[in-house]
Amino acid sequence: MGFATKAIHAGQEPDSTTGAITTPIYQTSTYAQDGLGHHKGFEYARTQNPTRMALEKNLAALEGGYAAHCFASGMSAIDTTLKLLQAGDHVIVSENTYGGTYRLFERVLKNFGLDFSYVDTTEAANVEAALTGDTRMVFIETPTNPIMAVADLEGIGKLTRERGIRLVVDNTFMSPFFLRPIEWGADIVVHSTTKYLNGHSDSIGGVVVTTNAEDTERVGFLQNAVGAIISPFDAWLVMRGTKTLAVRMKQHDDNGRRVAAFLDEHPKVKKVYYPGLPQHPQHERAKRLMTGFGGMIAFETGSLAAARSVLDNVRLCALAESLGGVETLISHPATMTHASVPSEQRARLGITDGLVRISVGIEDVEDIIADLDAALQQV
Ligand code: P1T
Repeated sequence: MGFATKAIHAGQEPDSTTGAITTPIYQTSTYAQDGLGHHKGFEYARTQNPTRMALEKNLAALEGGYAAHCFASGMSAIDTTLKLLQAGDHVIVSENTYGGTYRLFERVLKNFGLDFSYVDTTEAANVEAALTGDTRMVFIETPTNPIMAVADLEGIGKLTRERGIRLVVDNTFMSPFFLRPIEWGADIVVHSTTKYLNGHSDSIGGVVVTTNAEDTERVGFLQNAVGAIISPFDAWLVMRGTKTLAVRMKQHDDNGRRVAAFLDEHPKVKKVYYPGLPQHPQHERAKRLMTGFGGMIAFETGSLAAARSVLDNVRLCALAESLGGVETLISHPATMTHASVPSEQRARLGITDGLVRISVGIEDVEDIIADLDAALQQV
């Protein structure tokens, strides 16, 4: 079955009572039981909810995983994944992740005895060099937010397999339409479903996709024990989103390539970070690992004043955090999404005060380009 067919049908059985073609929103907290110890497999809605379960089946199929569990946000999905570990365990992390991921690791989970090392995951050798006897997980974001570095998933997947270390990949930026990390050796895939999977900037959610019975059982246990579940309505919204994931991603990619090429030629733009450009340092790898480059682009304007000028003068592009929706969003990583990353580290990664990030939407690309061009003229 092809990807677009799976996106529309996996986990989406017509409702057994009415035949409703769309999975109903089971907005209930509990389920009446037939008698003591006799029920229909549903006891309490933190533990089981048919709308959430339909989405979970759908997302497991799209990533090629064994099972999936959905959460109230991308952050709670990542937090729950890290709860597979124990105090004393060591985790190797991509040095450039979403700022909220860095904040969760450094300012929350460190207090519970987990130890984190941040390395450049574009080279498997850097991961190898950071291994300790206590390393139990490698956590990769690829392409990275916002610099768009593409990790060596093949090399790192091989290394973690050989050593029996869990490889977790945050696949939020590419979505399973362009990248399926499990095919390259990932044991767990996480997403902020808030982004491309939902696709319409109207819900917050997350997912953990597992590849074996043991992790599935444990993540399911944690989902129920901790309780950071996605609501039935948000699950329904994400399901509606995944049905059009294939067509949306094709358009994000098409528009992304066009906008990146425009910025690359623009005299006011110093540098463009987009894996689809031939000069991107991992362009060849991106072509091998992924089937598209998507709609995320970052570009360097040279100064805070120049970045501010672009951000203040766009009219169609909305100045906003987040990404992956149908509308184009533009943001300033240094003060918005990555404000919780220390300034020296931001500087080392290239998250300068002049860096601007765009989540290219699926509007007519000529309109997006005209808007950016008009704003850049003001610099
Ligand atoms: O916002 P939430 O659904 O909790 O997802 C967190 C998250 C996890 N992983 C990646 C790669 C992300 O980009 C995010 C959230 N990112 C933004 C809000 C942003 O504007 O980059």
